[in-house]
Amino acid sequence: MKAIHDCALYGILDGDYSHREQAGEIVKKMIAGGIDILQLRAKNWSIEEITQTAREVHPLTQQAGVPLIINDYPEVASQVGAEGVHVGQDDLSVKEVRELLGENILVGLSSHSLQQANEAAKQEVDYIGFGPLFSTATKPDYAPIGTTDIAQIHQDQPTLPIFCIGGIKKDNAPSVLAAGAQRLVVVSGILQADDIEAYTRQLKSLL
Ligand code: 3NM
Repeated sequence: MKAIHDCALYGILDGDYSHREQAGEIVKKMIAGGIDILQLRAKNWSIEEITQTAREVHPLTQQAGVPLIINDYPEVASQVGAEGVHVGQDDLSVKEVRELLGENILVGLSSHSLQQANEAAKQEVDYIGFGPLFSTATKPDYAPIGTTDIAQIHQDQPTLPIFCIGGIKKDNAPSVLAAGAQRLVVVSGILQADDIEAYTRQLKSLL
């Protein structure tokens, strides 16, 4: 299984862009294209649907050595044996997730400003998300923070994996990397691509 420090391209199977019946096919393409880590995020699916989909895709990610991260639901991660859980600022705390699932699970936390990212880093996290850099329909209610603080957060937290996120596409990814990003999360760019595998591979080649 890939270590979090070796993960640069973070894909998300997002329920708003993916039909549940196609989850396996989509994940296979993302893996073939080179994602290093995968999150299952489905704000509009029931917990049963999320659990079932996680059970379907986990053998695929496991075989590829790609950690599977479950958004929001530690109990699903635990039931399915997924490698991690991702929480937002308003969800269950990192401490609570650790109390439930212990030390041997990856825990990621979203952050939406330089200050919040530095606060997040003080918690028992394995990585943080940093964004949204650009405005995005995937997370519409959040003000974009731009790319200017990317260099600073990497300087402040040189050993913590920081995944930049929000409105990143193949075309603007080079500017995000030029601003100092080392790791990227791409959701709609990948899931709406005509050729998911090729799009993912092109992103990977930038990293
Ligand atoms: N979290 P896309 S931005 C799920 O800033 C998510 O914490 C964000 O999707 C954050 O690549 C975001 O389609 C949406 O813009 C990312």
